[in-house]
Amino acid sequence: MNPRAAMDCPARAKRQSLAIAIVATLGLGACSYRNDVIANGAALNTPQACDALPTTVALAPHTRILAAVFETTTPTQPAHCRIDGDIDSRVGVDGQRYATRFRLRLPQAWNQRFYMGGGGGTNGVLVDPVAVMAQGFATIGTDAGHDNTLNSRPDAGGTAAFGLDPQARIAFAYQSYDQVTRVGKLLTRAYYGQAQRYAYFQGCSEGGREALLMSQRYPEHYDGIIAGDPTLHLPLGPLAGIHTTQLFAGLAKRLGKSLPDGQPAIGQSFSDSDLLLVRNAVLKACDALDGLSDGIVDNLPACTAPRVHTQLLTAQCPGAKGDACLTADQIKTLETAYAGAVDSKGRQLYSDWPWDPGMGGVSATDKSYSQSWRSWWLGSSSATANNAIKLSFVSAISVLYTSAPKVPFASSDALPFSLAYNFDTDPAKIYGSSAPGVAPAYTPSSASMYFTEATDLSPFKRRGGKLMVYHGGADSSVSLNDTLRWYESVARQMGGSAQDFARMYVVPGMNHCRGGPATDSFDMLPQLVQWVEAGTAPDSVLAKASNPGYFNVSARSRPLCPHPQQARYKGAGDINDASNFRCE
Ligand SMILES: [Ca+2]
Repeated sequence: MNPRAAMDCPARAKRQSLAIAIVATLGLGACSYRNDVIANGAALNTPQACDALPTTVALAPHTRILAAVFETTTPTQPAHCRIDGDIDSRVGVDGQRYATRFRLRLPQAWNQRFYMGGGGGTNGVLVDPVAVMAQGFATIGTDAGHDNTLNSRPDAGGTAAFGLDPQARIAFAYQSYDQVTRVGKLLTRAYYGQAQRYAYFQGCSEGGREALLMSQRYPEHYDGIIAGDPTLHLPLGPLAGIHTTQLFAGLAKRLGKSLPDGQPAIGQSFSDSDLLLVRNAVLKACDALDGLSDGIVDNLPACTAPRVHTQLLTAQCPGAKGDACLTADQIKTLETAYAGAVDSKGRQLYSDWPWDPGMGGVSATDKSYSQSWRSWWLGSSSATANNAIKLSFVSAISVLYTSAPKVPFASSDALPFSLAYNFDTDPAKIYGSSAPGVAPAYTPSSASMYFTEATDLSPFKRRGGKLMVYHGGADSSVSLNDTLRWYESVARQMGGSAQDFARMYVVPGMNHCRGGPATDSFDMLPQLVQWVEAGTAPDSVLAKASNPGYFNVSARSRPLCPHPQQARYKGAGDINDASNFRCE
């Protein structure tokens, strides 16, 4: 049997008694099924049925269809019924109007699968995975209960301002994804006259957290889930950023680097050539540990801090700072940052970070800059204002991730707030609720709402669910090590191994969801479908470099391997060709 056909067509055994005709193929060779007419003589899956949906479907209370429009075929999208709606439209305690918006797209040539795409950052943007719909999936996305174009407030943390409304916090944390899944499945069933055969969820970053949430809190919803670079301890990402900002701002001061406004020039605490020195030290320490010196460190667990330290010392300036060496202060500060956020007694507040060589060598002019270690932790070395991405998430700590929220908070407050943050006393506000009897109540705590770290995935496994997790080695937003520790806890909890239903793939060199000197371009969805519907487990995932010319990874392909396996060169053939590697 053609394995492609098995992958793309829903299993015959699961077909219902409805007359089903294969009418067309679309996109990547996907089989598409359509039911034009079924019981009661009602025409379904037609422009007329799309227009009529608002009057023919009984929705849950406080759920509205705002538009049902049949969109005809264009070069970028197939013919489909688009439904826009919202849930729980209301005025929050802060006087702002909130609603959980959703957009559902129902293609005429439906492959009988339902798909939800995850969000990013603190959401507030309507997720709309059109490209997946074009492959035949019924797709849905949400803004998670607030709208950045309506609810942002410059004096209250910008897009984090919805943190002033306790209910909006809950919608963003977990409630909206459950509600939107339910209404999406209901409308899908009404439109096609049958339920989806399989349901999938995919997301990266905050969307990766939502993906894990579905496997942990709502295991009944999805058969297959892909979680990329998940923010599984969401509030601790900004906390980790405050930790590194304090360190690098201090370093910049000691190096005498300041901006015209007097602020420490964080972006200048390491020059581009300094970071290249760090990258080269890491490569010297760890590149060959996987048996091949190729600019990629596959054996990250063996790339320990002491091993890297030895090589960093060889790059230390014997005297004055020059372009070809690092100061002892730079090395020590960097190592302190990589060890992770701690309080004054050395208690770990957030994970350490792996020594992946992807942290080095990207300048502000590189096309991969926006997803680079420098852009997240330091910011540009030539900017006239501090612009590390980490600074842009600080407002969320003040307004969204602590109880009770602290306002006013303007964007210019990010650096002073970070420098004044007390790691002995302030983190407790993430783990605590606001005082009882004081209105409004900000409960439960951010930690209990946003942490997505459950390790007992039995309900998801029992329903036949399959989970694929991936994470970049050089992710400078969320530490790979944090996700690896969680995954290994899952494996222990599930009897020593989770390979039969949950696999995790490390992407060496990749930054947050993409970018970096890495094979960062891959699509796990076809293999997840194959795993869920045909039982074929994904033993490796083909990945390609999306940054041609970036160091020595141009035009390179590699297998991504299920942890704890790693990619190993077979010893012969082109090192840029994935077929010359195996997982072991
Ligand atoms: Ca290597």
